[in-house]
Amino acid sequence: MQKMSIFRSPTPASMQSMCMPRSMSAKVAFTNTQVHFLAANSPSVRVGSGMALKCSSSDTAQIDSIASSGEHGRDNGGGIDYRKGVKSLLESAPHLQKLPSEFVLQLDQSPMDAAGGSDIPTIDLSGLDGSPERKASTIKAIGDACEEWGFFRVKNHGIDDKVIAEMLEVIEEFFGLSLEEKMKYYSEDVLSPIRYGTSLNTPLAHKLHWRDYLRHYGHPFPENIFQLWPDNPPQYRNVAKAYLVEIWKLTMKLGGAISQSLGLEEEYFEKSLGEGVQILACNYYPPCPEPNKTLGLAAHSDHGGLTILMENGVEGLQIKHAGTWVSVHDVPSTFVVNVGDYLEILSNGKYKSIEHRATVNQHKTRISVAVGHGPEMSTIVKPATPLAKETDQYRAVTYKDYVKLQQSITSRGKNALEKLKI
Ligand SMILES: O=C(O)CCC(=O)C(=O)O
Ligand SMILES: [Fe+2]
Repeated sequence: MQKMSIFRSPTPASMQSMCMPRSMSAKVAFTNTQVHFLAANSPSVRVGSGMALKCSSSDTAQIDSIASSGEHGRDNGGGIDYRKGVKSLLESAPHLQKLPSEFVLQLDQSPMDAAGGSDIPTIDLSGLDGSPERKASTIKAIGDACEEWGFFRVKNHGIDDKVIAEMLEVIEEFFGLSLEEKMKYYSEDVLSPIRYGTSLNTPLAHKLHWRDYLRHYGHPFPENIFQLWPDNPPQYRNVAKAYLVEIWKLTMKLGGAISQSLGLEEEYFEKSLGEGVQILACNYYPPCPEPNKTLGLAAHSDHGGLTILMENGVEGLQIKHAGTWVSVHDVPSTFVVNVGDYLEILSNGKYKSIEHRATVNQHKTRISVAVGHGPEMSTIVKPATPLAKETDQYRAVTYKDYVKLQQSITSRGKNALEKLKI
């Protein structure tokens, strides 16, 4: 099997300055006190003491260019640099009552007005190990959920509560570290094997979102990958690996059921991935003074095939269903599963990747852990051969090019996928 080319060997320690993020790109210029990205047309937004990040991109109707606000790099009144990330902002302004204007978004529907009545289907996965009849009805239920909702919840999924609790614990500890410690993992490169940051994934300019994040790859765990992962807290690497291994197995089980629901052989989804790419996104959304005016994460669809999401018991996920935002309720010991763009294409449009967004709340810190699963980067993404028709709906593209397009597009929602439509 071909090794993925996206993993760079780690920079030797001797070449790293104490404050230099491991994978920071060559576009960055350092001075003693500040780091500026060398790009024209883009404002600099300071995200850490002595660090600045260039921003420029947007979300459908929700993200306005901050270039027009004229407030970049300025303190928020009383000497607060609120662009160090939201956790750090709250630490320096614990009694913040007004949302800084950089975070105020134009929203098509207030995060507080989501429909709470309807809910995504819950599937009992023990059915996949039951009698042939039970297995068949579970597969049908999964297929129906993919078609009607693009989102469902799974219970009896086989992953121990302890594995989940430990994962949440190390993530909480990681975000509790000093900003300097976390900034070791800062990167602008959307394909970087590890990235710590704030707001959206893109380094391009956008209205700020109320989120800090840590993202890195998991399966197939190439050599050297662990030394790129945080070594603080010390148990992070072992706990995250145990979690990602279990999530990969669960995803392949779901992929088997989904393949069969499409009339494909059980292994179709798994084989289509080659070695596969697993991306962990840990999202940290601290309490927000005016949660009705902003989001933790803008409306988007995921670029992979299946995403497996869990949270720390604090609700915040909303999905677009039948044209309106619907809140997804927190149910202990379950995972939320969603169809991503890769599976939409593989199913030739039968299953749709669904736009979703993360809201924030006034009193509690929300942590969510989303793990995406896509094919190895060189894979040509196209409908499954048995489902392909002469009137295929999607242009073939490598997964790597698709990820780059999706992450760098200046408007989110499902705009990247729209660009592939024939
Ligand atoms: O925080 C959430 O509920 C959503 C996270 C998400 O959609 C993502 O990380 O892609
Ligand atoms: Fe997502």
